[in-house]
Amino acid sequence: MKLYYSTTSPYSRKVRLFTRESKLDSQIEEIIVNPFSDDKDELVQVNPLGKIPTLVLANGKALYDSPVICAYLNSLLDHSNLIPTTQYLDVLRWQAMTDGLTDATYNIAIERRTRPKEEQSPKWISNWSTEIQRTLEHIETRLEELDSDITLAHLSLASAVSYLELRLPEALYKSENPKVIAYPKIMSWYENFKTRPSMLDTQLHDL
Ligand SMILES: N[C@@H](CCC(=O)N[C@@H](CS)C(=O)NCC(=O)O)C(=O)O
Repeated sequence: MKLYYSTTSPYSRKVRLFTRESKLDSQIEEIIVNPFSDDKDELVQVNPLGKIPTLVLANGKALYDSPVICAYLNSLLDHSNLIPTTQYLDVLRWQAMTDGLTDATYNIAIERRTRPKEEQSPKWISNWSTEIQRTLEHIETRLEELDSDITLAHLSLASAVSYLELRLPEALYKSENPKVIAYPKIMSWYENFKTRPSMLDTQLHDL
């Protein structure tokens, strides 16, 4: 199998965490592609959206987006703890919530990086910022729902927080005092989680 990804893509990171935590990574060739460059013919041929992550199977069939890829990878496992049947909907809901956090972060990052200041929409930036804040507050009070056995919910949350750290670090601090962490439970969990080999092997970075 081939996985198209980039080193700044949080959705790709979630999939790469999944392959490592499930030990499927040895079956997957990872190929870096910049989805914003004109040089992505190989990707567009298999995914008309031209988005990453995209997983190409041995028979040439391509899978996207990241939840679909994770569901497929999970189906390859005899016994999966990453999407356990006993917590199936909860894990998928956590994935949807934390992917939504990433969507809002991604939208703000793209708006700020690709449009001149006078063309940016303060209204949309404010809407996405509120979504991020509300979701982080929600997670801060429900972190104990994630038990100690790692699932896709943990991988998805770690990817979302790492992307906030990369693109919108100020969202993780109190607006009235930017030196104080606004979500101490999330950040303490994340500081511990990010020492896992899978996290160290997939750190987000600009090339
Ligand atoms: N919901 C999708 C989002 C994928 C996505 O937006 N990926 C970004 C990179 S992080 C991308 O490929 N953007 C290129 C584009 O939108 O043209 C998923 O979970 O895989």
